[in-house]
This record gives sequence, C-alpha cells and structure tokens, in this order.
Amino acid sequence: MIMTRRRVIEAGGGILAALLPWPAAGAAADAVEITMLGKANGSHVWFDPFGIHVEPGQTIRWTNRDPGNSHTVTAYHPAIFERPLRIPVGAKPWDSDYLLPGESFSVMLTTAGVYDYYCVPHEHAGMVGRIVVGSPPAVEAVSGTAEPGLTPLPDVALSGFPSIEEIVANGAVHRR
Ligand SMILES: [Cu+2]
Repeated sequence: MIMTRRRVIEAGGGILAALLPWPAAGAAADAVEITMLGKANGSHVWFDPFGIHVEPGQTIRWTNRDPGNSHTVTAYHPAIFERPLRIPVGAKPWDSDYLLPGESFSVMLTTAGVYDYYCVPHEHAGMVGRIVVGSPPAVEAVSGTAEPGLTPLPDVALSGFPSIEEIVANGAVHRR
C-alpha cells in the first residue's frame, strides 16, 4: 500500500513533466540532490545538505544512500500527520512515505518561501531539513507555533534547522 502510493506520486510527476514545455520557463534543467545518510550502527541519521537555497521552479530529489535505514522526507503541514505549518501558505505539502536504500523521491517547489521537512521515523533523532526558495525579503520562516490539535516539533527538531541567513549566504549547508 505504501509502495503503491509513492509510485503513483512519482508516475504522476513524470506525466506532469512530460506535459510541460521543456525546458519549463525559469526552471533549472536538473534536480538538486539531497541525500539521506546514516551511520552503519544507526546512531546518527541526517539529510545532506540539510539546508539548501534554490529558485522557484527547482526540482529537489532526495535519495536514500543509507544502506542500513529507511527514511522519509515529509513536509511539516497540518494536512500531513497534523503537524504545524512550516512551508509557505498555499504551497503543496508532500510525504514520500518510506524510501528503502537506493530509492528516490522528487518535488518541484514553485512557491517562494521557507520549507521545513523531516524524516518520520527519525524526527526525534533530529533528522530535519530546510529549503529556502527565492530570496529575502520575499522569504520568511513560518512561525510554526503549536496550535490545538497539531503535534508540536520536539526540541531536537526545532534546533536542527540551519538559519535562513546561513542557507542564503552559502547556497547549501552541510552537517557540521
Ligand atoms: Cu530517517
């Protein structure tokens, strides 16, 4: 069931891409790559880079390069597991479901703003990431304050995001 849903999403993306004029206006031709990594003993898991700066229309592709763990890439959004909103208002949230080692998942981000995401099984290990789409002052982190009925972020996740300033200054932020 889980596998089926992810494959439908990927197939849908492929059909959409096929229907768009190529190259799409303003869109970069290649996906920006983010890897999902982990220590062999599972003691540490992370996204690399875990902060990245792109322009609207960029496709991001996450690939699980961790041979020992399955991971997800999941947007913080009330519509997905009732989490606080930490992507731009009106932007489409996503959930990759579990990616086995070697599997990938892609999204195209068209709305400027700040997108925070996490790995479902490893949020409590601090496995989170941030994408800045576009440039300040047009972008601003969503406060993501806890609202009734939404599950707040654990402290280890809240403290795990690189700052917008660091991301924009460096283009990409890697695990320190
Ligand atoms: Cu994970």
